[in-house]
Amino acid sequence: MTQKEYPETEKAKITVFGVGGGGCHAINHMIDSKLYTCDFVSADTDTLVLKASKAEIVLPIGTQLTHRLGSVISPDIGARAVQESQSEIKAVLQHTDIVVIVTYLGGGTGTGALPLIAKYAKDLGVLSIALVARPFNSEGKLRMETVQRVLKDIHTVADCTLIVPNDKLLTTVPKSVSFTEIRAQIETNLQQIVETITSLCNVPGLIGVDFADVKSGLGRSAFVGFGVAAGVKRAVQALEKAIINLEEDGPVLDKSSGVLLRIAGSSELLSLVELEEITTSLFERLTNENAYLVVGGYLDDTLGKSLRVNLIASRDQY
Ligand SMILES: Nc1nc2c(ncn2[C@@H]2O[C@H](COP(=O)(O)OP(=O)(O)OP(=O)(O)O)[C@@H](O)[C@H]2O)c(=O)[nH]1
Ligand SMILES: [Mg+2]
Repeated sequence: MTQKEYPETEKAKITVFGVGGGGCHAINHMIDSKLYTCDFVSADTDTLVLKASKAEIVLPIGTQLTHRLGSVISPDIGARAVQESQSEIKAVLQHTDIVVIVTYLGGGTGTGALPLIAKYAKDLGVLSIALVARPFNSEGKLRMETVQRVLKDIHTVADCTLIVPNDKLLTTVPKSVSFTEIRAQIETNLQQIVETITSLCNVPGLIGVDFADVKSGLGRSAFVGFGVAAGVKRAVQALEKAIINLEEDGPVLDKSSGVLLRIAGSSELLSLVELEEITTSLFERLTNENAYLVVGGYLDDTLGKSLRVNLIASRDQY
């Protein structure tokens, strides 16, 4: 199948903005996974992190305040670093339609910076998605309390907040899985979320969707689910797995105001019947009849015999 190339002007400009050590690390992973349909920016108070960055734009923030040595786990310093570097940050934001701000909450820089960056985006009329990893409970009560407080600020200013709870992973993997593997899984999840958003906006797939659809399908807070399956019933099974993953902490679909659905399979195997099956079956699960369902089907030969379903389900409240 040949796919139409859209003229540049029809594409939404998406910037994925990593902030803080974990956020910048996640951006490197996305670049390694060859996500091409967005621009990458890495910002931090820590020179060592920025030296390791693979992003095309690398922004040292708060250099006068922190002397490039990090924030010593103080969100207040993270926020002040952003204020010091606001003109550079705004210069990046004003050329974009959507910014996905990626942060691991729990440190100083990313946690303090994110609400302000989202505010600058809002002031510039840029759609802002806060994509955050929440720390493990074992990282301490104090850290968690700070994160909960900052999350309230993020919710009020970002157009959509997407939380990837690290602890959820711990309940689903065997005890023998190493810390490094868990970290890699978190990075893969973040990459899949960004890929879902960027491909629905910008990659011509088997079904025509665009930036306006994505905007309509996103609500104030969003939850994610992933499912992969192979075999004759792979379409329904991949969807079921994605829904189970989405609803591990409780029902989500029944309250959803919109769902972004990304379906991918190899060019040899992915069929229109499968797209229909998944879409119809998901639609039946949405009790809100006004829920906005955005479906994209994509060919990906790296998937072999597997079919992949990614779900981002939104609510209008948090
Ligand atoms: N999964 C994963 N978690 C990370 C990584 N780096 C940091 N974290 C976690 O993310 C949280 C925030 O840490 P950082 O991103 O380093 O914090 P920061 O925003 O740079 O803030 P400061 O270093 O305090 O200025 C902590 O809970 C870390 O355990 C990473 O590469 N992968
Ligand atoms: Mg740091």
